Amino acid sequence: MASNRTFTMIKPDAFGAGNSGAILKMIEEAGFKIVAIKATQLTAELAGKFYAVHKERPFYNDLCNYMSSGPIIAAILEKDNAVEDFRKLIGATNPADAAEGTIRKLFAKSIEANAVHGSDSDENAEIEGNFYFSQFERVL
Ligand code: IDP
Repeated sequence: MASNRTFTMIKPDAFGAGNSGAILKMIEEAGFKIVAIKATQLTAELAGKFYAVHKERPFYNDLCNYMSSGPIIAAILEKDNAVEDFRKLIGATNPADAAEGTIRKLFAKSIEANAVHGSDSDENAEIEGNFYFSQFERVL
C-alpha cells in the first residue's frame, strides 16, 4: 500500500520571487495537509548530501550551488497516494514540458530553477523528510 506522506521543498527561485504562499495555497487546495514545515537555507555541502543520488550527473555541482543560493521552505505533506498525486501537481522537471496548471508550469523559471521538489518514491519521501525534520517537528 502506498504511504500517505511525501516531502517537498519550495526552491530558492520560488521563495525569492515571493511565490511561497501561492504555492502552499495550491498544495492545500489540492487536498494535501501540511504536517511539518520550516523555512531554512542549505549549505552547498548539505545540498550535496540531499542530492547525493545525482552525484554523477553533469548538473550536480550547479544544482548544489543553486539549491544553497537562497532560502527554501521544506515541508512534509499528507494525502492518500501522496507521492504520485504530488508529482502530478508539480508537473515535469522541465517547465517547458510541464502540463498546464501544474506548479512548475506556473512558477518555474528553468529546468534547474524549477520552483519545487517532490519525492519520487515512498522510500525517498521518508528519507528526505527525516533529513529535515525530527519526530518533534512533525504531526504524528
Ligand atoms: P525531479 O526534481 O523532477 O525529480 P530529477 O531528475 O530528480 O528531477 O532532478 C533533480 C533536480 O535537478 C531537478 O528538480 C532540477 O532542479 C535539477 N535538474 C534536473 N535535470 C537537470 C538538467 O538537465 N539541468 C539542470 N538541472 C537539472
